[in-house]
Amino acid sequence: MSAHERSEGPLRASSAPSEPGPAGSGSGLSSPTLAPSATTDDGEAASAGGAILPGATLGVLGGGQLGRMFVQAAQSMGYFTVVLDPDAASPAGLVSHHHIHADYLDPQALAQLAQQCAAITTEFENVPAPALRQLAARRPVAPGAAVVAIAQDRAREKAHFVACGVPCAPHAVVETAAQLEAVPGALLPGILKTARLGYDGKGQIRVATRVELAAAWAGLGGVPCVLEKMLPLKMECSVIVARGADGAMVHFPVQRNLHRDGILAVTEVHEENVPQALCESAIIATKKIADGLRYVGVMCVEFFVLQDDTLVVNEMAPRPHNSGHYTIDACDLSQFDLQLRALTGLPLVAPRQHSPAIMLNLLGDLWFGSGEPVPPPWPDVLALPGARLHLYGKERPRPARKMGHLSITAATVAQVRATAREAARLLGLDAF
Ligand code: AIR
Repeated sequence: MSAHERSEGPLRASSAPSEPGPAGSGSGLSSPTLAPSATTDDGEAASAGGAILPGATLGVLGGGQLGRMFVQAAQSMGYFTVVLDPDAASPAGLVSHHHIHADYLDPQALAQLAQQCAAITTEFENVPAPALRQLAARRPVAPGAAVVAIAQDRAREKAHFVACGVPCAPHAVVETAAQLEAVPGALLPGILKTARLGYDGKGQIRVATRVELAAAWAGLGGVPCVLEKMLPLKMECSVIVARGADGAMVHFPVQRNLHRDGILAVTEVHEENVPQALCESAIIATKKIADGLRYVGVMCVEFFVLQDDTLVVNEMAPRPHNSGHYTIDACDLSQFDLQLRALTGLPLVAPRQHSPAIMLNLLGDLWFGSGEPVPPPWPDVLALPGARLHLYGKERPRPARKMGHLSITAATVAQVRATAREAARLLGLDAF
C-alpha cells in the first residue's frame, strides 16, 4: 500500500488514544501541549482528496539541519511539526512545535510520534530502519523503511545501481578476512568505506596497497566495508528528484559539487556548470534509480564525471541533500517544499530555478582561527548583495561539522561567481 493510500487517517481529538505519552512517563517531551489542530482539524484535512492538508501535524525522525529546513518549510505552509531526536538541542527540535527527546528506537517515543502525526518523514539515513517500520504500522511514512535500509548499506545500494543498469565504480564487498584476501589488485588504489553509518566522509580511508588495505579494515574495526576503485575524476555532480506515491516525478537542475576532505564544500548551479549531454544522462539515471525503488519522497543521487566524460553513479541519499540547499533561495520550490508535497500527497510541480546559484558550506573550522571559537565575520559577508546566511543553531562548532551554509544568487553567472569568490575570501575559505 502506498504512503497516500493508507486507510488509517490522522487521529482526531475524539479518537486519540488516551495512553499517557512519554512526557508523562519521563522520556523527555520538551513541549507537552499539542498544537490545537493536531487533534482537531487534520482528520478532515487529510480526507480532502487523499492529501494531508495544512493544519495537520507532521513528524520527522532525526533532528539535524535537514530536519530543521523541512520543519521550516512545513511551518511556512501552516503544518504543525514534531521531531524525534535524542539530542535535547537538535537543530530541528529547536524550531519544531514539539520535540520528543528520546532515542530513535524508544518504543514509547515512537508510539507518541505516531499518535501525534498524520505522516512521518526522516532526514538522516543513520536513523534505524526498524524505527521507520514501527511507525509505518500506524502512519504513512516516506521514504519507507525498506528503501532507507538499502540506502544505509553501500553493498545493497551498489547492487541496486547494477540492477538498474546504471554504471557505478568497480568495487568489492569486504565482510570477511577471506574477502579481503580475494580483493582484485585492479581495485587499488581505492577507498575503503564502511558499508553502514558513514556520512560526510566519515568511515572512509584511502588505500594504495594491500598492506594499507588490511590496516584500514582493521582500523575500521573489521566491520563490513566496500572497497571502491579510485577513479580519475573530472568533476562531481548530483541530481535531486521528488517522487510521489503515484509515481509522478520532478527534478531539480544538475548540481556541480566540489568536495574537500570528503565533505561537500561548494555547489554551483547554472547553465555553465555541467555539459548538457551529461545532465540528461544523470537525470535519466536518477529517475531509474528512484523508480526502481518505487521511492516516495526526495532523493539525491551523486555522480562522478570521469576524465573521459563518462558518468558513474557514486551514492544515493534517501532524503534532501546538502547539494540542494541552494533551492531555498534560487528556486520557486525548494527541495524541502517537495519533500513536504511528496509526504502529504500534494501536487509535485516541476521546480523552476530563477537565479544562478552558488552554495558555500560553513563548517565548524571557520570558528577556529586560534584558541577559543570566534564566529566568522558575518556583517562583512552579509554586505554582499545576493548572499543569504543559513545557520543551523548547532551549539558547538567542531572542525568538519556542518554549521550552516551561505547561498549566493545573482542575475548572471559572472556576478554569482564574483560574489561567491568574495564571500569565500572574506571567510578565509580556499578559492574554487
Ligand atoms: N546529514 C544527514 N546525512 C548527511 C548529513 N549531513 C545531516 C542530517 C543529520 C545531521 O547532518 O540533518 O541529522 C547530523 O549533523 P551533525 O553535525 O550532528 O553530525
